[in-house]
Amino acid sequence: MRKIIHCDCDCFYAAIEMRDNPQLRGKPLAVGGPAERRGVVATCNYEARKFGIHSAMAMATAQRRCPQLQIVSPRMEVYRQVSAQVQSIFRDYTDLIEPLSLDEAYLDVTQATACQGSATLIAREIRDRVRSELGITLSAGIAPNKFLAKIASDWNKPDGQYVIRPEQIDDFVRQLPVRKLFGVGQVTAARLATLGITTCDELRTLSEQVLVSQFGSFGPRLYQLARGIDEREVKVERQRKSVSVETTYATDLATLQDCMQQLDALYEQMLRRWQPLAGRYQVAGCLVKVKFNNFVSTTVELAAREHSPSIFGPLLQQAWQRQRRPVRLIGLGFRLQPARTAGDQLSLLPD
Ligand code: DCP
Ligand code: MG
Repeated sequence: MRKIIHCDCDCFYAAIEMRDNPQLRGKPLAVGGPAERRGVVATCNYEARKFGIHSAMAMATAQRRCPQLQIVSPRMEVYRQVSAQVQSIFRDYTDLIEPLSLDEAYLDVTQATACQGSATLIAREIRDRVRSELGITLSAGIAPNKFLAKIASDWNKPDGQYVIRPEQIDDFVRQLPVRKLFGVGQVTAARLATLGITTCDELRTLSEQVLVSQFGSFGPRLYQLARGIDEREVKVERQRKSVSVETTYATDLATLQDCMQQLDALYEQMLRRWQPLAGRYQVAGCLVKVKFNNFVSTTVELAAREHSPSIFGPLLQQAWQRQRRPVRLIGLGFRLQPARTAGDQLSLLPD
């Protein structure tokens, strides 16, 4: 029997904004683009959710529902950094981590030795550390597979955890609406409803054969999920080949000199993006991309183990020489390869 933890930070972007600015706490807050520029809500805190505000809602609608709503713009670089910090806490317990987004991941702790191998205690310790070290809260679900762990992490959200033990699976799954099953969207749910089925208990009355005839290759999966079975492995993050940043300028950069002046700012941005990856990767090359005002793009690359702003200067010059005309966009990038540190999971994979 495996032990899977699904971790999901609570109102992630909003939690970070409240952490960094105490004045935002305790009152409805949305993170997103301003209403007057037709912005949408990326997320909102739990106070705002009481007004029916949610992710992807137009900011104008959100403000109508809650006139006292505080609104802040997203700071993606900060969220990325916190995400890397959360993941580095995870790595103290297992290497088998599958990130689903910046704030969400599956952990396989079947072989973990921390906390006497108790997944429940590991989840509690991760949550305590995320709170004390990073100043935000995280909810966790603990179960024998991914499907159940993910549902469980929602059960006591925010700032809670929920365990589904093997012997509880049957009772737990029976009462679930089919809509909660992984892969069941509106269409499948509606088709099941026409067959008189809204809960997993009801779904279990259909044979696998009937499910295949109704839902094709998804049939066997439905049959299994209705019984709490999910054999999917926790997949370790796929290897990254590069990391890059680019900026399209409001007005074209007329000369090579103008282009060179942008390098420091781009390099700074690049370092911020590189930083959370630096533990797992090493730089294998540097590249510069230039898009000219005639929309021709060109890229120059140099193998390099080290990086500094001075490497990018000559590359930018070389790229610019190819058209010698005003520039719309400049991008910088690192070619990456897995870090060669002992015990590093990724370094064991073939290149
Ligand atoms: N996000 C976004 N646009 C969306 C959904 C999410 O930009 N339509 C961003 C903002 C969230 C983050 O991704 O903070 C994580 O997404 P979640 O779905 O996990 O939502 P939250 O963490 O904000 O809230 P919850 O407490 O429900 O997990
Ligand atoms: Mg979340």
